Amino acid sequence: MSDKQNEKEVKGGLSRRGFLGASAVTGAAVAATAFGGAVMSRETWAAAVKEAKNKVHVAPGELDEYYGFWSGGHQGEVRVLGIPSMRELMRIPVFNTDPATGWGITNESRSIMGEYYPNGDCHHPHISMTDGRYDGKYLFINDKANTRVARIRLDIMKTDKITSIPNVQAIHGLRLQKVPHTKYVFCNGEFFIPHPNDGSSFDLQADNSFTCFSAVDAETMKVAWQVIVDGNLDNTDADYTGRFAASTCYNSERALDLGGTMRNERDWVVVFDVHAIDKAIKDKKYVMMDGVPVVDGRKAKNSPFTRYIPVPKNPHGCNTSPDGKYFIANGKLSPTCTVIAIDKLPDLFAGKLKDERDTVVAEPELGLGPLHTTFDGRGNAYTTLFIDSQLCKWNIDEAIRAYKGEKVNYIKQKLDVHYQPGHNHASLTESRDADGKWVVVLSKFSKDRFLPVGPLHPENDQLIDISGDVMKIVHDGPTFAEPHDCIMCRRDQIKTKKIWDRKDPFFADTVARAKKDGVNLETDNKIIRDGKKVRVYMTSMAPSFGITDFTVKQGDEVTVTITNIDQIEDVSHGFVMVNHGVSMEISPQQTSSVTFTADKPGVFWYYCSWFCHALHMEMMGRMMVEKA
Ligand code: K7E
Ligand code: CUA
Ligand code: CA
Repeated sequence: MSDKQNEKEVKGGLSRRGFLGASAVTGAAVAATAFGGAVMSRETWAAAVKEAKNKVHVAPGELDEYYGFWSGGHQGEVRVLGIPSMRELMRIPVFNTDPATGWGITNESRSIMGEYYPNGDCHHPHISMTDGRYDGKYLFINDKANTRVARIRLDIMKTDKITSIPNVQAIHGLRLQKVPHTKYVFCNGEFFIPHPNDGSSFDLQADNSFTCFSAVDAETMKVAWQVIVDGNLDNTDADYTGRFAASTCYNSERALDLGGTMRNERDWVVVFDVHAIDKAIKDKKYVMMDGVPVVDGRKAKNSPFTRYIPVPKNPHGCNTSPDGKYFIANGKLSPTCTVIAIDKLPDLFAGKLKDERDTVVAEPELGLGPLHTTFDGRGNAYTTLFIDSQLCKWNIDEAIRAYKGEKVNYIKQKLDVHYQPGHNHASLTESRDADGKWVVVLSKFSKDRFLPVGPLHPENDQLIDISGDVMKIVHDGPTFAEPHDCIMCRRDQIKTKKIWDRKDPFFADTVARAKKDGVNLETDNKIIRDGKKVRVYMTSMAPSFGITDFTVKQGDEVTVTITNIDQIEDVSHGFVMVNHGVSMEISPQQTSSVTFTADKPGVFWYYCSWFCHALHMEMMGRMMVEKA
């Protein structure tokens, strides 16, 4: 955005291109009031913008301060960005197929992926924690499309486990236990289904129709337990004591149609008592469903595991403040956020409160379509307003005072964003270290911000400097299909390997197979025939493969296993078998393998697909397939 545009916006002008002009006026009016009616001078504003721009500029060769992990939406991947430059550093394939690395093609990736789907739908990336701080070990992400949860090892930035969640459909909200460490990955099943869902009943109002809240063990990636709930589950977050998690529900109506989901003035936040659930599991007070211990947390059953706190209306985001004091539910169809005091929850579960609403300490009115809230660690919250296309900065303590009846304006600023923001995310905001430097706003619409690229527009992720009193947009970043959410951590919180460790579990199965074949992967170039199965083992070192030709029979199942014995950082090789849909990455000290059928007679060239050497083009070989 130009400085001029930025400046006009803070002055309340109608500067935005496209529609939504009317709500911009309302928003700007509120912003002006929040500044006590005073508007910054043109010079002050220009100086502030210039300062922010200098800060955001990461010169060629300089490194970013933060890692950002972006959900790749229905592209099914995770993207790694540098912040504040917003440069894309890497893509990590998760639920998708990726020809560059061979994800979805190699034996190593296919064994992690399990049951194969060609797609995924990622929303919520979260970094594992120890004592409420990012520990840089894992990143977890959901797949709404095929009801799965994946784990990425951050030392190698590869997916290493994928778990299908039984008894539910569509994992949406996903968050991690923060304290004492990430033992559980909490996963919301969004849609309720009949149990068993085997075609014997389609009655979704029946008692045996429900969805569940799931806890996945972060180390084993097995489902530890599930809790049956009323309504449905949208987003979730955990507290800083380790005892509670909370999820929003937008369909308390149990409706099957749009109108029906909007009937109730209030839906709810379901609070889960993780300790009570753990105890029931330990005491064997559960039923087994599809191999998972399940407890009943429905309202009518007066469950010791859950409480249902009424909040207005079709709430969406659920966010824990980094001081550990509040769960905040974002109203979506209500212009409010609901602030729930976590220190009142033990009394709620102990039956000492008259009403679930007694846990609510504020319900600030922010604007139209509040979706998600993020925090600066200085007591301020930042809520995206989808319909208003704004980011609203407000003060939590002041909102609490206003709720008690005091006359205080808790809204600090409304900033126009472009356009229709969903998630927002401040640096380190999900941890005790929330540092209030940057907010990223992930806008769903880009409209006219970029060169037109046809009917499908990119999304627009905007970087906002929140280090001062005034929020400033410093960067637009077009993104593809569709990051719902992202997470940022300091660069010192991630420690990556520069080359592979030969003992890495990622390819341990392949190493074990080679051992059975009597092959030393680091030195041997060998072809093993086993009936119609042919196993080709070779090394690679720039610029050549250890085997430059081999012969098989038409119809043979061929497994090519390659070990890159280069020790030099960044010298990755690839292996592509022409006209066979075979492609994979072999990075320094890595072993990769791929299995395919040699179903066409003739000569087929294979080549290295990652540019590794001046003689990279010459890094090739041939497979001869004899007619059957
Ligand atoms: Cu899109 Cu977190 Cu799935 Cu909100 S969610 S925007
Ligand atoms: Cu090896 Cu290119
Ligand atoms: Ca509703």
